[in-house]
Amino acid sequence: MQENLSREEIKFLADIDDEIRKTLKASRYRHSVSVANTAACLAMRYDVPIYDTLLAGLLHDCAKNYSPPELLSLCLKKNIPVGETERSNPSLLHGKYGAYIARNKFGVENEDILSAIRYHTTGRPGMTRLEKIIFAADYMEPLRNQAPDLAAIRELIFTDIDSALLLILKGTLNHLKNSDLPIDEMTRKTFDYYKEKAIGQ
Ligand code: DGI
Ligand code: FE
Ligand code: FE
Repeated sequence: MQENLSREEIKFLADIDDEIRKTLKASRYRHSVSVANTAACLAMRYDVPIYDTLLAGLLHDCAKNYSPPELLSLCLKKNIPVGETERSNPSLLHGKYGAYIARNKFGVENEDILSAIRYHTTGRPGMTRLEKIIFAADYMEPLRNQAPDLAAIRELIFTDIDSALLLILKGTLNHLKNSDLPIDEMTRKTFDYYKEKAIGQ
């Protein structure tokens, strides 16, 4: 059963909304709100705290206003570990740095929320329900219209979230291959994990 949001939670969400509206460009702000609302619907379906999905959704791209070189130097300065693919493709770091901002600027302490922000681009093997919801909502929120299989994913996500994740990961890997972009080790591991899981069932 879902708890209603408290007045303090509603106020904090409104403050975060104001903050990201100021720092992100308009289309990125609208995407963030759309991820939050989509994630909240999935929270109702999968019995995850709605507040956590709203907060993680609003904040997941909070570092997206930094350029890739800025993200790289900020992560190095704050001793955030940077992998090989991230070094050559530092836009991948907006999740890790976003989690840093969420903790250090906005005071978010819930590790599940921080991890959902951190891994929202690549996913990770063994994601929690909240992590899965943010990863999926980022891909299928209503304003997205480019990726293949969106209609199937939007249907499947409410009945079989792991199969929907697999479709999302397949779509991401195909997109990366077609665009000749390096595949991050974590993206690959996440795909392998959810593929194995599907076969094992
Ligand atoms: O920040 P958003 O645009 O909302 O979405 P996102 O955080 O999922 O980032 C999307 C981009 O990240 C998209 O262009 C694909 C890319 N991406 C995801 N996994 C990998 C990746 N890019 C590389 N180079 N390697 C990956 O493994
Ligand atoms: Fe992102
Ligand atoms: Fe996003």
